[in-house]
Amino acid sequence: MKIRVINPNTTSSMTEKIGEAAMRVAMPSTQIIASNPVSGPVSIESHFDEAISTIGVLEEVKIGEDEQTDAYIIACFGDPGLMAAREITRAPVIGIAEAAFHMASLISTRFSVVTTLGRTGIIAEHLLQNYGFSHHCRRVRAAEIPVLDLEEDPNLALDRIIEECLRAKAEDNIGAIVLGCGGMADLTAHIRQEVGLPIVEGVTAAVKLAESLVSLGLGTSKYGDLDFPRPKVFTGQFDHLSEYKKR
Ligand code: 5HY
Repeated sequence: MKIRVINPNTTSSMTEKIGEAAMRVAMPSTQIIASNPVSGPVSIESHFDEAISTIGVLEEVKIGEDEQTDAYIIACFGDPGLMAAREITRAPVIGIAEAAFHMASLISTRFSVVTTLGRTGIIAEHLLQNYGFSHHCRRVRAAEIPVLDLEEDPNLALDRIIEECLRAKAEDNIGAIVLGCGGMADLTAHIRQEVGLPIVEGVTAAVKLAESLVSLGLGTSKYGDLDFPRPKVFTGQFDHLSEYKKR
């Protein structure tokens, strides 16, 4: 099977890291294509960044549809464009936040999230509510590091994340921790070793969920609200969206 792992920000080094993390856990028969939009924010740290990144996510799904892609992963912890992406494909589309919450809920009754900047915590809180996991999550914490510090100052970033994970372990009465950024995909083993709690990371969780859905012959339902959008004209810079292929 072929899984397209989409990094919604445009930092190619993070895309590469995300792709490598996905390949490490994928089945030998699974082909991982890691990609990011050409246009968009270099990192996603606000509602504005996320809104702009959504167009790039949908463009990447459209590219994937021409390449017989079996599943898509949106590798940003805000799951930007998730429902819109599901509308334009029959394949499964999984957000890394949604995947991580599901996995964490299977191994613990309570977990906390450790993300990058505190200001994006509300996005994770909204997702927890929308996906029905609010009662599982004790707290959404932040290491207070800019997303690109994961690339530019990885050692300091790792120290800050571990410190916050240790605070969560000491204070939150939890059984697991969810890493709240696609850019943390390569840190799981190190954090697990330092913190001593099960660490759930969204990219790798999403890969295994995607493989399971495809193996079961399950994809995005076209009955109801996730059916293909009604064809219409898109004007201006989006006129190329007027044509999309239904599969
Ligand atoms: C992410 N931003 O996973 C989010 C992390 C965040 O560029 N990739 C980003 O803090 O929401």
